[in-house]
Amino acid sequence: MSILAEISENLQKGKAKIVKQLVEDAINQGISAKEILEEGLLSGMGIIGEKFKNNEVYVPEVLIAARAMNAGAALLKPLLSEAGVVANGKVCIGTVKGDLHDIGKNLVKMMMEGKGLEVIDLGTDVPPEKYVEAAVNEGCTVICCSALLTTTMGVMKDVVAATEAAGIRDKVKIMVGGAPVTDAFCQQIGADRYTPDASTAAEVAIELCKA
Ligand code: B1M
Repeated sequence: MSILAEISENLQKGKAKIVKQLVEDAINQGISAKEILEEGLLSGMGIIGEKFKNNEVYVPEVLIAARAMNAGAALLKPLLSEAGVVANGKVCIGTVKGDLHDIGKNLVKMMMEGKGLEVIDLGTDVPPEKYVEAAVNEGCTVICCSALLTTTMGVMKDVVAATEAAGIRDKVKIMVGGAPVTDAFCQQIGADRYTPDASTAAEVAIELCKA
């Protein structure tokens, strides 16, 4: 079995220590951080997601797999970062109110920091007012909202409305993403940009900060 398949297998079993060790070994073997992330960690998380959907595994198994995912991803963070990049702007990011999924949000944050952006992490279960507060108090050019549930993605519309109510809509750009979110949804709610993955999100955030 290849080391990337081993990472995926052990992540599915929630073996955080082994995943950490295997990620370290893969790095030492010269495998790129992108490959380790996509073909090892994200591949394992994808399989767990399918099993979760089919009721073959339940919340506790998914949680320990998520812990293993985070342990492995933490080692990749410095490698995904571009050494010596200067800060290009300030953004805030959070998973919307009612939603506790943070693996994707953390990846987006990691990629943005890697490209030199300053990222204020608001965490999960973030109400619309908190995004506005961060944008005003911290001077963020971009508000980034992540949602993984069809039942919570609607909160993104409330975030757009909250920026309008606070009179800052023309001063900030709003980016949205997460598995159920689409470009059509982004346009429908009046947000500025949808991106499907973490690295595109980082590129677009830089573009918006420069504009
Ligand atoms: Co949840 N869960 N979960 N879960 N969970 C999903 C999302 C689900 C699709 C599983 C399924 O049924 N197939 C389903 C949602 C169904 C739906 O809404 N249509 C679901 C459900 C139903 C639930 C609960 C309701 C289950 C329950 O309790 N009965 C519950 C809700 C809790 C809550 O939030 N209030 C719940 C709980 C959990 C756990 C706590 C157990 C755990 C979360 C742990 C954690 O995050 N710390 C969990 C997990 C792990 C998942 C799955 C298995 C994996 C999600 C994940 O992390 N993927 C997921 C099934 C799946 O996706 N296959 C599932 C990996 C991650 C890297 O991808 O987050 O999509 P993702 O991020 C991507 C892109 O979307 C993008 O970049 C990332 C990578 O490039 N992206 C952005 C993300 N945010 C972005 C923002 C951007 C741009 C791009 O710009 C701002």
